[in-house]
Amino acid sequence: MATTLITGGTVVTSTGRSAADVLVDGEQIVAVLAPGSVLLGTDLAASADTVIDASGKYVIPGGIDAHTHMELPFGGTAASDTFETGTRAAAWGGTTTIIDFAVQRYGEKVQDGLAAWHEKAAGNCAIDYGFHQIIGGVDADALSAMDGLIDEGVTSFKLFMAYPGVFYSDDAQVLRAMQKSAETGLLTMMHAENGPAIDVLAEQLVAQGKTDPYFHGIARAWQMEEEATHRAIMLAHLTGAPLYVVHVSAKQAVEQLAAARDRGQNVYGETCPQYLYLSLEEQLGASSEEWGAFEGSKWVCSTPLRSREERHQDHMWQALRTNDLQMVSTDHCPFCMKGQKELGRGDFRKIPNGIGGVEHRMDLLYQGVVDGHLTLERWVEVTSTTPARMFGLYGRKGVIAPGADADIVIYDPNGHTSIGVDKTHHMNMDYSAWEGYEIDGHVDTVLSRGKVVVDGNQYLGAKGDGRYLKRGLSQYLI
Ligand code: DUC
Ligand code: ZN
Ligand code: ZN
Repeated sequence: MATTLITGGTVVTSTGRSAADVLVDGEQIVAVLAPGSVLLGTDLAASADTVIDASGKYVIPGGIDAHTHMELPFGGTAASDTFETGTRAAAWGGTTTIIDFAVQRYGEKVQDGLAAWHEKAAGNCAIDYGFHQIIGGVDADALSAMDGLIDEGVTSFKLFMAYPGVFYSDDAQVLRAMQKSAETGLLTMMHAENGPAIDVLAEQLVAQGKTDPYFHGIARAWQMEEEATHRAIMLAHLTGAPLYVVHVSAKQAVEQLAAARDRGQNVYGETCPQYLYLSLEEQLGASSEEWGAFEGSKWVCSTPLRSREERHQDHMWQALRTNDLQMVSTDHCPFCMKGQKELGRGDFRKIPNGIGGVEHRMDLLYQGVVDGHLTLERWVEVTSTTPARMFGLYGRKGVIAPGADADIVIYDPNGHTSIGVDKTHHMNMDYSAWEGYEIDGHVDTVLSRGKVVVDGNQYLGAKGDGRYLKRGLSQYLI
């Protein structure tokens, strides 16, 4: 099999950094060596089929985005990235694994939902992929089908305390699903917002003529997130289910998670780049000639953007640093302005909820290193190593070590990335939620299972390179 030597770089893992060469044989890493090593009399640099010079650059495990929604039917339309376009964009940005959400709704069979997602993804992905299962209709059938998920390599499922009539589970359903989680070791993932109360507030706002995108965030107040997070934690405590709360954006929700962890409960949380950088005030101020105040719909997502005045963003960075939050995913759920977001002109309730960002997570979090929020090691940990451990991929993914898949990113701290729809953007969207962001670093080279898929400004990967990952149980179960 072809060998590749990545030489001269600084290998960064979640536990440290060192000058080292990385030897890849076929799809796997076979050695991490002192620079310029001679192995059994062989000069590796002279004998490798390919040598990649990573001098002055970081060599890190490929990013794992554990929360994406390619092709998700939602809000009267469907997320605009297919598995083909979304995973290619991910690769461009240094993400080499995604975990997407298969969907089951009321009246549908869990097995059919999972099969439909396999059909969408198989043969189309640029990088490796796994699935969580959305259980959007918790009934006797679904609960019994959940027993078979672990054998399928789907070891986590998501419930929604929001979106009545769409994905919503009431407390009785949450309780039953969590009992199943405690019994089987499936990790419960929770969208924690009080959906019924939000719907009342949203209806009242619209009745008062408050229909602009900004009011989406007003209806989805932080109290709605804190209350649901608390309720999820209590139900998890009662049942013994391991709990992972997705897209945490309110500092009060973080406080709930931190308090539960301090009491010894097995609960975790992720946040997303949008909750680290973007704010409700900026959404309120957004206006353009083309869209007027509807420009703000670009950042309509749930949970919503939070107030900068209330300092939620600072709190998210701090929580990542102190491990009150454990990782960063994107909740990549892109919709174009034309034909999709514009469905909600005149009524924010009809704006498809979601932001695209699968391409920019590694860069945006690296900027957090430059800005002093995170160490280099913590950057790797929250974007790759912890996602691998949390979702049963560690060893194969999330680490630079012998035996791991050669999913490797060579990141240039002296490079620069200008984010924008016309500049660096490969997602299937007609705008960028990150327009104008400047990153003091650059994804130079990306290897996916030993194959160079991104080399500078060239894409060398192909549709179908990515394989389905059967995941093991979370390493965070106790
Ligand atoms: N939130 C979003 O913004 N989009 C998809 C689903 C979700 O929970
Ligand atoms: Zn959600
Ligand atoms: Zn989501």
